[in-house]
Amino acid sequence: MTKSPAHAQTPTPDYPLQGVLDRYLAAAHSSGQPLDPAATAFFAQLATLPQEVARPIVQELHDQRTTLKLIASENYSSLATQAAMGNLFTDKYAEGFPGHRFYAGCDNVDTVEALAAQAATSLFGADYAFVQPHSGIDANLVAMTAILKQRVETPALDHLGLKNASAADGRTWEQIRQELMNQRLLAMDYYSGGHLTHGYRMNVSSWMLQAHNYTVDPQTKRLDIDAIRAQLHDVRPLIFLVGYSAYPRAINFAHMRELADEVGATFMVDMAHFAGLVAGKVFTGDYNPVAHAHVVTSTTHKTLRGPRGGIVLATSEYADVIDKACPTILGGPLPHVMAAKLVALREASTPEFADYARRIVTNAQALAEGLQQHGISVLTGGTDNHLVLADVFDTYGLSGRQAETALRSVGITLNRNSLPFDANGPWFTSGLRLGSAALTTRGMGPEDMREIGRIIASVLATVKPLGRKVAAHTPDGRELPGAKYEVGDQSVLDSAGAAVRDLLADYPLYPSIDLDCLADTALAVQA
Ligand code: DSN
Repeated sequence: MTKSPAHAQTPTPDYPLQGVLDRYLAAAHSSGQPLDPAATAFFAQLATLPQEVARPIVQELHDQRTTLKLIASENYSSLATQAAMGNLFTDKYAEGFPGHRFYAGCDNVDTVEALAAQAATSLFGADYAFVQPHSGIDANLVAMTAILKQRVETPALDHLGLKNASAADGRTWEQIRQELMNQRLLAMDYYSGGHLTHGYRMNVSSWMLQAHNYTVDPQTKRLDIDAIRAQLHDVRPLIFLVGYSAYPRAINFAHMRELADEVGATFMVDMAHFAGLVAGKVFTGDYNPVAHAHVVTSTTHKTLRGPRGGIVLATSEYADVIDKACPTILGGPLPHVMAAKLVALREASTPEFADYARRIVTNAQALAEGLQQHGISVLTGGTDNHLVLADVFDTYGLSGRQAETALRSVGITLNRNSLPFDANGPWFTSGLRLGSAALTTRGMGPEDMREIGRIIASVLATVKPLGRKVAAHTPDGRELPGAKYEVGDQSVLDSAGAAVRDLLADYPLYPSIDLDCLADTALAVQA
C-alpha cells in the first residue's frame, strides 16, 4: 500500500495545462488516423510544464516553421532524439566512465554511454570514442588536456618514477606545470575560419597553450599547404589543429597528417561542422579526418543532426587519458544527452543519412551558385561542404550585421560572420555564413536553394548602409558600415517575405505536430 498519493512525491503536483493534451487527443481521434507517438509525446510533455516554459517552446516551433534556417551550425534533430533527453537520466551523476564510476547506481548510464561510444566508433571507424562532452568547447578542452597529459605530464611523472600528479611534491609539480603551460599549438586563424577554441586570444585555449595561427591565402582564401608546412617547421607545435567553423573547402587530412609527422606534432582535427559529411561518407579516403588524425573532436548537433553536445574520437593510445576527462576538465556527464547521442548516432548510420549528407553538399553548391548568379561575391567561388561564405561588404558595402538583420526581417535566419582579414571586426563583420544542413533536413533541393539565392540578393540590393556613429575606415579609406540601414524599396522586402512563405509551405517542419489544437488556449502561437 502506498503511504501517500504518488503526486505528493513529485515537485509538480498537478498539471494546469492538462487540457492541451486532451485537445490534442480529441483532434487526433476525430481525424481517424492512428496516434503518432512523437506528436503525442510532444503534447503530453507540454501538458506537464508550467505555462511560462511551455509557451516559448510552442512559439519556437512556430518561429522555426515560419523561417528559412540557414544557420550553418544548426539543424533539426529528430523527435526521437529530443524525446531521449526529457527523462530522469538528467538526475543521475556518473563521474568516471562506463564500469569505472565515482558514484553508485550508474548501471543504466553505463549501458547507454557504452552503447553510444560503440555507435560512434562504428559509425566513424574510430578506435575509441568518448561521448561525454557537453559541447564543442568541452570536446576541444578534453582533447587538448588529454594530449598535454599523454605527451607532457605522463612522461615527466614516469621519468621521476611518480605514480601520478598527487605524488609529486610542490616544487616538482610546479616544474611539471610550467612544462605543461609551455607547449605550442598551431591552428587556423579565427578570421580565416578557425574556431574560438583554437587558440583565439579571448579563449582559454590561448592561456593553456602558446597559440600560433595559420591563415588562408589572402588572394585565393584557401589554405596554402606550403605556407602551413613552413610555419609548422618554424613553430614545431605539440598540437597541430585542423578544422573550421567557417571554411568552405574540403581538406586533405592525409596530407596534413604527413606534415604533422614531419615535426612530431599530435594531429588533432575539429570536425564539429562537417561530422555529418564524414558520417555520411561524403568525405572519405584522404578527406576523412578520422582515418588520419590522432584525436578528432566534434559537436553532435550540426551536420550530424543530433542533440546539442560533443564527442571525441581517438586512436587507442589516447583512450586512457581521455577516459580520465573527469577529473581533468569535466565533472558529471549528461546521461540524458548521451542517450540522445545514441539515438542520433544510430540514425546517422543509415543509408538514408548518407543520402542526406550528399544532398547537403549539392544544396550548398546550388545556394552558392544562386548567390553568385545574382552578383553576390562568394568566397573561393563556391563550396565543397555545407557552408557558403558571402562577402556583403564587397558586394553591397553592407556589414554582416546589417545584412543579417535585413534578411531576418523577411524570414531568413542566418548569421553574420567575419571573413579572412576582416577590417570590420568580429561584431559587425563583412560577411554572412550560410549553411544548407537544416533546409536539407526539411527536404529542400537545389532549385529551392537557387531561389533562396535570388531572394537574398533582392533584399540586400535594396538595403542601404548608414554609417557607423564613430566612423572607422578600411586601409583604402572606405567607411565601414555598422548596424543601421535604410530600406530603399519596401515592396521588394514584402515580395521577398512572400517568396519565403511560399517556399516554406512546401516543406513543413515536424508535420505530425499540428499546433491548431492550441488555438484559443494559453499556448496559442503569436503570428
Ligand atoms: N556557434 C558555433 C558555430 O557557429 O560554429 C560554434 O561556435
